[in-house]
Amino acid sequence: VTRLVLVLGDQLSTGLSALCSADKDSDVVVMAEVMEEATYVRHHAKKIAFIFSAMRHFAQALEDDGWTVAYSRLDDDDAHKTIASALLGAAERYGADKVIATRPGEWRLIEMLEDLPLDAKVLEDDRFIATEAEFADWAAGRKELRMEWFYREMRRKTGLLMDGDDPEGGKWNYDHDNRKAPPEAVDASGPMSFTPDEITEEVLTLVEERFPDTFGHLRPFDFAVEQGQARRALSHFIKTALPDFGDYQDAMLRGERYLYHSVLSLYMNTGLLDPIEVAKAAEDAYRSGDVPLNAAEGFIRQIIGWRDYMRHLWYHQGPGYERKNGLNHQRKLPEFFWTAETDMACIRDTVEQTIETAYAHHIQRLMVTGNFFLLAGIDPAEVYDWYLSAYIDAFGWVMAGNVIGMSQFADGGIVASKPYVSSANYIDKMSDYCGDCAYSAKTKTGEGACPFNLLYWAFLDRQRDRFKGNPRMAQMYATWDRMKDDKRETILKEAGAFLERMSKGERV
Ligand code: FAD
Ligand code: DLZ
Repeated sequence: VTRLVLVLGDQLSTGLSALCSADKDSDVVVMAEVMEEATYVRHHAKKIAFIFSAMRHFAQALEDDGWTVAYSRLDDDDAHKTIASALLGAAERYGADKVIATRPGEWRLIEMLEDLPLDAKVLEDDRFIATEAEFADWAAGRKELRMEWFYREMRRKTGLLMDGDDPEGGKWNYDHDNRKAPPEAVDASGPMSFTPDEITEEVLTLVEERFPDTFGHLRPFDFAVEQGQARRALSHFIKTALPDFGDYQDAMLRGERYLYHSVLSLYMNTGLLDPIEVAKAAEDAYRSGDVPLNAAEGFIRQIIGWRDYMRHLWYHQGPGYERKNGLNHQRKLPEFFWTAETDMACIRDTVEQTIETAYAHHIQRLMVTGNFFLLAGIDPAEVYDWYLSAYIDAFGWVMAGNVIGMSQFADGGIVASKPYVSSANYIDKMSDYCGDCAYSAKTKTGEGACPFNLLYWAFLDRQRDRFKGNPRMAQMYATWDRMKDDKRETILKEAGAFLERMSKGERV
């Protein structure tokens, strides 16, 4: 009896659990480009094109390997609008009533499979380091789910950077070596570029025609779209950028959009690269003396630590986590996050880069845009939808912990022990944005004062009841409380006026 094997646009791995438990000779793989997935947020044009092109390449590879693939294209005359409709259509065509699926990375699709009038067997997505059961065991009975402890378990489990039972070099974490200010010059050339082939060109034309008003620039498009290319992009990163990844992980430079970052998240998140393969490549480079320990450890921690932790936290927390609003922030997302039309140079540059490339690195996401959203009290649901639209690597499972937890503290402190907020000082130290800004990072109030300086104190003041007992914030509150009354009043008044102008749509 024929069964259907669902492969979603971010499940493009030959080792996918659904494929591994299916029978190539009798089962049919279902893949579908559908409007619902392409429009449930205003996805970046590059993201739609990347997913469609990678799906088409993967379907081709499966067919070459002997699978039957029922592939529904967005421009087919009888195109399906939803994944459910594609499954039901294939069930009728092939006389199938069973579906094998790998757990989708968003609750709405998990729920769709539960509601489907077919017998759907949903398998764990085992493309992560820990299993769901291991994470649940680890989390059981813990008051705080801190990533660092999870990460150490994953080092032990994988044996990566281990020296017997001890961490390589004697320490688990070399983060204190990884916060250098921006370098004078960057000697890495950025991620590897790929010329679009015929399949990708066809998809680019489709996206131009069908999604003329979606967010972001479609061209130039130079991403890898299949596993072989993604592996070349990985080798290129290990050789050209990983040695300096650690030192300058937190730095931001105008005109240097990638610095020493890997730009590999999109490939891991869609299945073109296996995270263990990526982490092992970094370890090999360290063992052969090409990469210092702080760089290899820092990079491996992001993958087997942060990335895996975010996946499991999302599943462990269950549906509803992504709509938490623990700080009760209600302000609407300002229009300049779609247009980059703002006088704040750091936000303008980060949003411009996002529009053009669908990429920003971690500190831009956390300490520029995320910091601003949090300080300004933007509704976290709108913030979540913005990140999900804006970045090529964004899927529900990875957004939840990063946006709702780490960046917006909307989960009440499950991911972060204190909110990631800073005044202009941090951005000035870690970037070259402030030198070319209409506002002054050094000015605290009055003409030209950087909005981050005003909003920082206004946030602490507004959320005093929530954070006053947090020992990690005691010094911030002590500084605020030491200020003269009239200075505090001026800051709060100017912060309020700024937010009012911003919410009216005036240029800020
Ligand atoms: P590198 O700096 O080269 O890091 C190496 C790899 O580590 C990444 O490719 C990624 O797979 C992994 N990684 C690092 N940090 C994290 C993290 N916090 N969570 C998960 N994986 C991590 N990451 C996404 O993959 N998709 C997202 O939609 C996403 N949204 C984010 C939103 C916010 C507000 C914040 C603060 C972080 C977000 N991240 C997201 C995490 C991180 O910013 C990106 O993984 C990283 O910037 C991707 O670029 P890169 O591949 O060059 O990463
Ligand atoms: C992001 C995306 C887009 C733009 N389009 C499709 C699609 O047409 N078909 C598909 O199977 N998947 C697509 N995806 C990825 C899904 O949205 C993704 O599987 C879920 O968000 C779960 O992570």
